[in-house]
Amino acid sequence: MRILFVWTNKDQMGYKPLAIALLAPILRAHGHEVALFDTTFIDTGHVDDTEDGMRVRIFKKMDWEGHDRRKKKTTIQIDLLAKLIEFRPEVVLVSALSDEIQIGFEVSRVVKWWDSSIQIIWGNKAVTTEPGRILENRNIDFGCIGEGIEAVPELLWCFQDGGDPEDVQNMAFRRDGGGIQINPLRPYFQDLDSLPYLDWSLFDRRHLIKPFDGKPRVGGDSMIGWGCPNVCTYCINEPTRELYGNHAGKYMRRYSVDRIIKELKHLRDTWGLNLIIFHDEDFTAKPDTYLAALAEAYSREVNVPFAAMVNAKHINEKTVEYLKRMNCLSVSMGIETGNTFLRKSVLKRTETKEEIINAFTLLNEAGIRTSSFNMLGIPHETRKTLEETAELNRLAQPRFPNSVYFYPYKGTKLGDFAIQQGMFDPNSTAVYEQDRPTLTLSTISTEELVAFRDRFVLYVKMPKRYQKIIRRSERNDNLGIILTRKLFSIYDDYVLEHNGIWNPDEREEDRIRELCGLITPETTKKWNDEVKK
Ligand code: B12
Ligand code: SF4
Repeated sequence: MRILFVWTNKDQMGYKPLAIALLAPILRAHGHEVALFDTTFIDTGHVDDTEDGMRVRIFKKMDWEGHDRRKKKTTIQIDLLAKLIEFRPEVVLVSALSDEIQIGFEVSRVVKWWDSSIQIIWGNKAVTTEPGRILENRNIDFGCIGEGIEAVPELLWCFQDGGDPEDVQNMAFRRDGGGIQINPLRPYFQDLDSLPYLDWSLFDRRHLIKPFDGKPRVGGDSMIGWGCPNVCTYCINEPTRELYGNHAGKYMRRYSVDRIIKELKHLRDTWGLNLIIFHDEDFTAKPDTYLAALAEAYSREVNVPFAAMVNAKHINEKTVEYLKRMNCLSVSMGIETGNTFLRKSVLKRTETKEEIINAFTLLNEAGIRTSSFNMLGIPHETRKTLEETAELNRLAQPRFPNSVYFYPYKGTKLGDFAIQQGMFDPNSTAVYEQDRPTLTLSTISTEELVAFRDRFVLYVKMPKRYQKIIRRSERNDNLGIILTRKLFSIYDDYVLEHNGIWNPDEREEDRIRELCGLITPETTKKWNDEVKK
């Protein structure tokens, strides 16, 4: 059959989702012909995450010379019709996260309008967490709940051989008499070694380009293990485990070392990779013997610099040594919030402040570039808790602090709480955006939250004597704008140009004096005295 994948991406360039990179070769092996329609380069009105990251100085400005990152002046309708005419699919597979539902609906509408006989199957988190909402849309024929590795080929067999979709585990559809039928789920897929190698041949070559330290690298996306041992209240892992129940087999799964090393060598040689991003939710949450064998084999046989996400709980001298041996360039780790009540009771994160500080210290000392994840605007957030988050980052010293806004994903405990509490309208179609919060909090205004997040790196990385100036820059008046521009210029020179470490030169005293003078000339002297302390 001719199968068209649709990736409803709205704001991320430079990634190749594993789901499509796995399902495409699986379907090819079953004799199907596959193609991809990718919405990344169509302007759907969302701010690109790399551009926003540069704006708020999460990372260095990239020189995009020679790389066309512009969104095309076109629409989903025009480009999709061209693809439908060229490829003439019999089945369309839409892979949509919750934030991409509207894009996915539009794609499904256009496909059915063009040819109503095309079967449309949705998969990924949107339909897994909200099957009713998705399948109420009459353009969509099937939803795959949870994992699709085995369910998708089985449903396609049904289409070809007249089988009954009722027999296909994980599939959901509208019943003739009304209502939605969700078939039982099969256990978690265990045999990762039996999967084909990731296939990126369908993707636009621009998804291979990843900015790193202001320069483009040829980057791959991989996962060595699936699943996370934790159950944070804002994440998909807890509802997924609840959905599958206790008898679905092991949730934490991984490739054997031999198998993943072979695949990584293949990907390195096929695509000329000089960076790999491992998307494991906690790269170091693996048994010690496994990590030791992986470190040894990876350093000997693959040796491509890589970036990974870890949890402070699993960072110690030994794991840092493994990372170092594997040529790890960069590690990201969740801090999320500096307030202990919010972190432990609201988010249900398990790591302590001490563990966070210790983990960053060990990684920094090993010379691995560190960045922190922080989630701002969570329910109960106040100015004070935001400041505590900046303070914990100051103590932990991630080289590049990163911050995003909390978004209430349906099905997560904290998402549902935010909706019940009226912080977010359940009927709203507002999605996660890089540059603005979606919750309305009674504990802090949206303007203050945005002003704080826009200056988050300044609060974390600049010496304490700058705090009042940064605070003054939050006001949206002429002085605020001038101060912000000057503060970022200082930040660029003394932090971004020095690998995330504050490193002033002899001009710094004049520069801070100028800022103080701008605020109130009369208080310049007082400020200058303070500066000298
Ligand atoms: C890798 C990853 C990323 C990568 C790649 C994202 C991508 N588009 O693939 C990057 C770093 C880019 C990323 C970014 C973000 N991510 Co992310 N990410 C993940 C992560 C850790 C793993 C996903 C993965 O690849 N798993 C392995 C593959 C094989 O499994 P899978 O994707 O689930 O696919 C299986 C099934 O879902 C199904 N399936 C998938 N697609 C399809 C399609 C069809 C037609 C069918 C039938 C079946 C099917 O079959 C697959 C095989 O079994 C998940 C966490 C998780 N536990 O899933 C979060 C997750 C998907 N991310 C999430 C979020 C919120 C984000 C960001 C918004 C974060 C941010 N603040 O910027 C951005 C937005 C990204 C975007 N626009 O695409 C949320 C999504 C929540 C939701 N309800 O939608 C998750 C679930 C984490 C969480 N917080 O709960 N992410
Ligand atoms: S540690 Fe990260 S991936 Fe794991 S449950 Fe918590 S938020 Fe999700």
